[in-house]
Amino acid sequence: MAQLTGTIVKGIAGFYYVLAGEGETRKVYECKARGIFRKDGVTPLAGDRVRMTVYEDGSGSVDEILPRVNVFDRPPVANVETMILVAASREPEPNFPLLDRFCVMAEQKNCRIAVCVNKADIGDPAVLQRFRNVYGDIYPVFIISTKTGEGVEDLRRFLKGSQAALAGPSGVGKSSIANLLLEAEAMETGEISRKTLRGKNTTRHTELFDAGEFRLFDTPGFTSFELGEVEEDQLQHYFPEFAPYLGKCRFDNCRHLDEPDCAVAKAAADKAISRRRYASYKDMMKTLQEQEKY
Ligand SMILES: Nc1nc2c(ncn2[C@@H]2O[C@H](COP(=O)(O)OP(=O)(O)O)[C@@H](O)[C@H]2O)c(=O)[nH]1
Ligand SMILES: [Mg+2]
Ligand SMILES: [Zn+2]
Repeated sequence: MAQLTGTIVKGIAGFYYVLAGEGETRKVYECKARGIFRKDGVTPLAGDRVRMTVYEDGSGSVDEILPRVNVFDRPPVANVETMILVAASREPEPNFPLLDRFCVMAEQKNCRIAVCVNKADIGDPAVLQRFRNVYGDIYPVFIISTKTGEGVEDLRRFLKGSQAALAGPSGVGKSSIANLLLEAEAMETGEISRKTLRGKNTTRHTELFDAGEFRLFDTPGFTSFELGEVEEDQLQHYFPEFAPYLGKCRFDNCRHLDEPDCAVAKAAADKAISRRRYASYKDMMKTLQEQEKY
């Protein structure tokens, strides 16, 4: 019997699969789900860090779920340390307001955030520059192409040591990016074969893939986001570039819409912050206030 700390990579039909160990001994253990978690009202999720016991026969059990960085309902995953927000330079056309909603979602969950603009190979340079202009001072921006491989190494370096997920609308290239990141790692380490991992199970469920240097959720979720769960007075904190101006408005409870002497509105008027982002903020705030009426 041995005690290990590991990470749940998936849960299927009463079993949890836990990745644990280092180097040569790194492997996935099949663990029977036990009743103790139901009692605590906590469901183990893909991404959970757990303490587990390995028995003589190689089977295991999950004993304890370690504290989470964050947890998502849809898709049901835990500990998304890094959220890569993916957009395309074209096909589909960039949707900045939508990207800003994804930013808010990820900020709310305390993820480390990066903006990844895919399809650089077909992108208008002016559009790529626009992404840099709007987001470059706020988040790391990776301009990449899964077709040419441009920028992918930088993204991989950024992911090192982290547990990450890709979010963004359908068609921007999330699956292509995941395949590229995981296949290259597999070739480098010779440890995992993406094909065999894939081949075992054709149904789509949430799974965490080990790329050696980092772990990546492969999930069809993270394609939309409901504002409903955001608190009105918290929204301002999910725009990191507002921080220098908060507390400097005339009113303490300023919502930064049309109030007089609003420091955030002034920063946008002065172009000290992006007007595009400020417009997104106002749209989201109005949506939240509308929701509250009903
Ligand atoms: N031109 C170009 N097309 C890409 C690139 N990456 C992905 N695609 C294409 O975009 C489409 C959607 O990609 P997919 O990975 O399924 O996007 P997802 O819906 O976000 O998972 C596919 O037809 C891909 O071949 C890229 O870097 N450049
Ligand atoms: Mg996909
Ligand atoms: Zn204000």
